[in-house]
Amino acid sequence: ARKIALGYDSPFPADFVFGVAAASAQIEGAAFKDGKGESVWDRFARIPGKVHNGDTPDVACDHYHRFDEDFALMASLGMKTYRLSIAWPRIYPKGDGELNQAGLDFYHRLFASMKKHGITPWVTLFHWDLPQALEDRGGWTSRVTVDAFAQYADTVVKAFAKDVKHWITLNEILCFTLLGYGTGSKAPGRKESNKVVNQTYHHALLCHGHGVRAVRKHGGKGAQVGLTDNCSVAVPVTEKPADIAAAKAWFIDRNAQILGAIHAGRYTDNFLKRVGADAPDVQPGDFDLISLPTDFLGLNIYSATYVRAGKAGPEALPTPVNYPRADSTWLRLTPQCLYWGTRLSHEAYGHQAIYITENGCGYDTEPVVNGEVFDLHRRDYVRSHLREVHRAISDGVPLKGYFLWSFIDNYEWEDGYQRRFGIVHCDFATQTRTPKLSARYYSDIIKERRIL
Ligand code: PNW
Repeated sequence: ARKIALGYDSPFPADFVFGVAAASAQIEGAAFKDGKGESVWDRFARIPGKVHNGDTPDVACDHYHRFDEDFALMASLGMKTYRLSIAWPRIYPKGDGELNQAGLDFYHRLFASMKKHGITPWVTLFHWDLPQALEDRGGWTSRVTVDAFAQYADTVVKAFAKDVKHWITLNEILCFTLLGYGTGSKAPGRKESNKVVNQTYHHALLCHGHGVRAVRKHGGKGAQVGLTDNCSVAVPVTEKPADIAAAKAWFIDRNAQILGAIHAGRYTDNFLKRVGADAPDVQPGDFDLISLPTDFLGLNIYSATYVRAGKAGPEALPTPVNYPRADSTWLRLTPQCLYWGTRLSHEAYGHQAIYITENGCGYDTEPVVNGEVFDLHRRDYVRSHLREVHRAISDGVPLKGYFLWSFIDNYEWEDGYQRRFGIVHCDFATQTRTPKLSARYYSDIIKERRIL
């Protein structure tokens, strides 16, 4: 990679994007308002024992009614780029069929408010809130969902082409498929065979392709589109060539079913060997759609696994129980994840533009000093991770932007409202918003465009 040698304290490139991120089901609330259909999360949250404290997305941050005040706050903190998602069941309450004009109207109002406050939207078409009516017809196990998504994507891109130039097709395929249909920890909470789970990946990949096609057809001039993937990241235990090569081999193997397949334009031999008889059913033409060229790769990276060269190939080290982490057990504090995640992706798949579309940390209790949430832990997390972004850019990785998850404390899926990822505190009882220390800190970084 081409070195551009940023000095340790030098600013980020002038076109580097600093953003914040959120998702419809996690912040909007108004779960049944103005014709919105039920989503799989509306249903799942009501199954006893599935979500912490039985929390539902019914109200969340009430962003549906408060977006203007939220964008005013965002703008006052100097935040100019915001990644959000559109709730599919607001647009098509049953997944396909009848269109809900009130749903489109809501996002028209929302984009108008963003424009007024000088904030650029990056829009994810699907961030996990599948219409329950589609789940009732098989959900991600069925090609019915693929056809419905194609229609939904066409409608949404057409409707908002004037307002939106940056589109993300799907958020984290492995989370809503493997965790939704394999382990059952996320909606719809099913525990299916490996064969069925592999088929859900394939259907999601097809939807990604339909999303790309919709943006090419209806997105208008300058529209860009990409996937957001939660790739598994390997960090080499040392930066000796042998460990780096081991990390890269592990990375390629671990990401075969999504990034590897898109890149190769087919399921790779290694992947097919691994899954054997459980390989997904593929129809002629599927991979023409799946491997349509995109404009960027979005990566959600929070953590990583340490890998080194072992005697019999790459060796992933078990994470010690007392290794530092945030309150989510999977969120071990490994800042180099951003350097190695973007560098290895670039080396493996060659994207010319990579964005970190999520990075952040969640805690259940945060210290309050004189009324301010004094989240030094989050400030440290952001700082240490941005250092690795800076290093990646310096080493020639085409890393073009960073979105912090999340703007405001929100509905953290099965962890409910207890797990807070926001840089703005939300008092869910009163819906009061209060910037935390980390919001002030990130705001200063955005203003000065360098690590402070
Ligand atoms: C992402 N893991 O989820 C999602 O895109 C967000 O909606 C979510 O709020 C955020 O990260 C924080 O959890 C993930 O198990 C869920 O490694 C689980 C994992 C990673 C990301």
